[in-house]
Amino acid sequence: MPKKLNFAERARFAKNSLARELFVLLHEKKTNLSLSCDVTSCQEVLDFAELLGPEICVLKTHVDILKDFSLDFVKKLEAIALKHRFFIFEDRKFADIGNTVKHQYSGGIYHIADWAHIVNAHILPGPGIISGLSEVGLHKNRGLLLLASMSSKDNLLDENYAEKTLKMAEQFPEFVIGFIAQKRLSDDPQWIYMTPGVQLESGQDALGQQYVTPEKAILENGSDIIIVGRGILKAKDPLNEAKKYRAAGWDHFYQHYQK
Ligand code: S5P
Repeated sequence: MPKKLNFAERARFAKNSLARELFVLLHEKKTNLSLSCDVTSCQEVLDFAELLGPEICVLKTHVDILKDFSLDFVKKLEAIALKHRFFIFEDRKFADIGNTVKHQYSGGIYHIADWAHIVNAHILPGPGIISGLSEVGLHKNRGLLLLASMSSKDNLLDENYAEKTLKMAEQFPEFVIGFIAQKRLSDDPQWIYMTPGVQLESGQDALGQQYVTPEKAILENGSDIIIVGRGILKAKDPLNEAKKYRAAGWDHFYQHYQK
């Protein structure tokens, strides 16, 4: 395999400042593990963030599953993110017209744009969704990931859809930083690929979630960052498990990919 650019080299190609910072963080912290912190109380999120923060590059939240969300919680999470140096990604999966997503992103109860470095969106409504989110997020130094493909069984995001997602991203390189995807879509070094549906053993859950191994996600499918939820959260020793995923994602595979 020819030598690929490393993350530090790719930072030069990013047109979004947060993407540049993320590339630098990946390179310096030497972890391409993102924790999907899918728990239902703020204290659990904070505890996992404190425990696993040193191992991860990005902590992914679903704040609408928290039973006790507050802006005070957000302040605490931001402090932990600064201390352990990781970015916060709210997995909101926006999917509406530009005007509506602007409000969903900036206002409501969650004020997502005030604290989430990264959010994601489906491109089903067309480019207006990206314009709307960008009106809120761009001047706050935020970045957007587009869902190009999904991990769940029989989903409708086929290869043609993924191709269209890439084309739409290319229209907004100052705000779109990359993709939630199962596979790399192009060799353009500016795009960051994050892959959910990852566990140390491939398989699936009872509701159609499908898992690939870190090796497959990174080496075979060309992803940059693995997103792991229950594989870590449900382990007897989550810290030890996170270290295993970190090693699987970086030491074993990423460095090999560089050769
Ligand atoms: O295609 C996708 C996209 C996402 S963002 N498949 C996913 O599973 N996700 C999210 O990744 C999902 O919402 C969940 O938060 C996480 C996977 O969690 P796990 O427990 O299955 O690892």
